Amino acid sequence: MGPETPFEVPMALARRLTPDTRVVALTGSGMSAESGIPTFRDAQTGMWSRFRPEDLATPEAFARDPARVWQWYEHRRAGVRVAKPHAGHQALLELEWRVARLSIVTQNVDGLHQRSGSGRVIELHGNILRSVCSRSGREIDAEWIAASQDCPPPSPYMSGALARPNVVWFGESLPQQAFAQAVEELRNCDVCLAIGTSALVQPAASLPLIARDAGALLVEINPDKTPLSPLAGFCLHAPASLALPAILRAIKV
Ligand code: BV8
Repeated sequence: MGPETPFEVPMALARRLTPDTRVVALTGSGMSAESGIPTFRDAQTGMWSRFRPEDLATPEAFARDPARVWQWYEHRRAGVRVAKPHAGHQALLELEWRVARLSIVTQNVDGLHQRSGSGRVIELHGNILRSVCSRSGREIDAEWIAASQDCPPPSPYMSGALARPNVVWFGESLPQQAFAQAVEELRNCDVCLAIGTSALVQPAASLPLIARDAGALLVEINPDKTPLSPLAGFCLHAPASLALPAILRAIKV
């Protein structure tokens, strides 16, 4: 498929997306890849190339070396701040106007769906641009963080506590309300789009199965195969920035 041939989706799929359809888009880091934010599978670069994300995104890593973990997040935040939504984000925004309900349940922490204007975004794993007190979990103002010379900044709330990124680390529970809302959306949707996720990280990876078991059509958008592929009614082996606009074009026909 050269750049000149636009990606086509089956009409059978387009017919399942009507003004009465309730849709959930479950997105992973592949949804942000074309905005320049590396996926978790992508090899880490530069000084971070010798670390695995799973070894840095944990409470143990932060307890052992808070400065190193904080620096990794500052490095990633810099990339997130300059990242721009792509045509796939725009297509999700337009899809929201063409179906009865579109909820985005994202594993991503970059806030790109909100920045692209999507109305209903559930962040399962938090948001990298926000910081909280390492002991109380209270949100810390960005101004406090920016004004601090320390790495990581101290918490303003409890002496001895530190600022930490407001993300869910491996071994930590997901925010209860967000997860419960996500399960509710998936139990009550007609179509679940699994976009840019390797479907390996739990419990997010089980969410598409909740939709499928409740009778929804599962559609996977991913250049690669994943454990979800055999369970999907349609597998669109294409990047999100091509597949999602192609779905919109097919609906409009
Ligand atoms: C919990 C925030 C328990 C942080 C993240 C065995 C051993 C040890 C632990 C476990 C285990 N089995 C299960 C666990 C638990 C663990 C887990 O699942 N581990 C995995 C590694 C096996 N899960 C947890 O720890 C969770 N918590 O279980 O708590 C508990 C229970 C009760 C009480 C107390 C505790 C917490 C998990 C959340 C971790 N935090 N992120 C940060 O960002 O720094 S996870 C992080 O990695 C992402 O958020 C995301 O969820 C995940 C990466 O997955 P993907 O998003 O899918 O990205 P990936 O790179 O894998 O894949 C990208 C895909 O996109 C690929 O398929 C690629 O083909 C595709 N793609 C590429 N380009 C494109 C594209 N697709 C479309 N278009 C493109 N252009």
